[in-house]
Amino acid sequence: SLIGSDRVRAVVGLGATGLSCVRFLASKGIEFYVVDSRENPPGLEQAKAFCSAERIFTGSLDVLETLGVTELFVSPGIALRTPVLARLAERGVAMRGDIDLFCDYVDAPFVAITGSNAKSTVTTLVALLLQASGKNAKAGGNLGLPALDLLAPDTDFYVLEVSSFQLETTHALQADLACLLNVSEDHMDRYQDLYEYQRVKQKVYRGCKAAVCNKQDILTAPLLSEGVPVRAFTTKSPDLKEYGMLKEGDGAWLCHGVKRLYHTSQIALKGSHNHANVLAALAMLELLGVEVMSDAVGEVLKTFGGLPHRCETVRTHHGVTYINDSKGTNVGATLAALQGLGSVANKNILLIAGGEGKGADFQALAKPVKDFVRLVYLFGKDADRIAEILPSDTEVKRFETLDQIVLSVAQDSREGETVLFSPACASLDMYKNYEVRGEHFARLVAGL
Ligand code: UMA
Ligand code: ADP
Repeated sequence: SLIGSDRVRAVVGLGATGLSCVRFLASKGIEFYVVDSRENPPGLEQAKAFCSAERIFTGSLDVLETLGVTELFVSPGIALRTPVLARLAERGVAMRGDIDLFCDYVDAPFVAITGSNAKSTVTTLVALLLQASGKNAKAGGNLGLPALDLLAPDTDFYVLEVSSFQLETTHALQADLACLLNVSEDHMDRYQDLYEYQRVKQKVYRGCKAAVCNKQDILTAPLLSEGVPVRAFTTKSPDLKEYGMLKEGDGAWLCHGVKRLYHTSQIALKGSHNHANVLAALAMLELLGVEVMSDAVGEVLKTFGGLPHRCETVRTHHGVTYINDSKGTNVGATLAALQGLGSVANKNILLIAGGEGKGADFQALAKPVKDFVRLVYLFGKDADRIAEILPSDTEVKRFETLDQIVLSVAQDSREGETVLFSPACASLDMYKNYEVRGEHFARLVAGL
């Protein structure tokens, strides 16, 4: 076995990740403890089918200090700074994660995609493009289905979305293809500063065999040994090997060097940020040895309009377009939405924002709000922190609930305008998750 028998292992956390580790280790006949700080973690009952109840401890992580553990599989939701984990790490206990375990056992090429934003969109798109091109491709990881649950015979490619939390506990990723899409502030409640966060994101490139990076975001630039192929993407005109865009008419051509691939009018995903996402996906196809220009690829680009809650048009009502971008949970995402959808010619956006800011600096929103936004509606825990950075001449309305906001928006908006619900914050102060928040918005808009 790849994992020596002298080790004493524990799975830390019993959410989706923890359960996947439990199932996987049990299937390999490897023994382990399970520990969760919660009294009644979500995966508790299911775990009991794979592990005897005496080996499961809930209510605190402190028991880990008494079990003689040498190796932990830590769930992404638990910070490695948690005191008991920090003490164990200090004593040499290995802090691993589900992706590390996946890497030990995977026997087909896999792609690892990370970034502050667009991970889910690009991961889904790459998998769809591979599938349309006749490959057996499976997508998962932070996207939802834990990586270990994907492992199956006859798979051509695994396409993994990996979060910074997962990368923290991944030591030798060695992806066949690694991509860092962008780096902007997020999760500042778990990292000291942007540089610590960037260093973690850069781990995606560790030992990779090929890489894709964002030419317009220097923080994504990989340091790799000579001979590792790298492709960069940009929404500007590309250099020879790069993926980029050349303006033509109302739209632009997505190009590989001078070669024209697809015109934006043939692409369902809208907004320049989404065109960057398509370019990244095409660059990945090339490096995986799959034809970039084909009917199959063209068909996917023509039909894949994006995932729910990501700049999703939910209704046009009295000539006003309502967009649900509830997955805009950080400043970078809201920035992209404003830049991607705004028009400099007329300030036609009504922006709804606010929620749990995770310690972010909202300053970067000041300029796009000034350029594109006529009215700002704020709610949630960090509404005041957003209000502070807005230009003084911005018209701002404060409300307690989204219900009140949507009613007000319906009265204030004019024909031809866009109502953009892109909170720039997590939802956890008021909702279970971003999906529930987005569904609430869509329901309110449908009720107008
Ligand atoms: N928790 C405890 N005590 C514990 C263990 C967990 O309180 O002992 C809490 C955590 O603080 C957290 C919650 O339980 O609030 C869930 O944590 P978890 O690590 O058990 O989460 P999983 O259910 O395993 O889901 C994780 C990812 N969640 C996180 O990283 C927080 C899921 O991404 C991912 O889909 C899943 O693994 C499968 O890989 C979600 C996410 O929000 C969508 N990710 C963040 C993001 O995208 O920004 C990184
Ligand atoms: P992630 O999985 O990284 O959270 P998603 O695809 O779910 O990424 O999108 C998250 C948010 O980022 C959405 O609000 C989406 O509109 C926005 N977004 C999409 N593409 C980009 C991009 N290229 N740059 C910045 N934000 C983006």
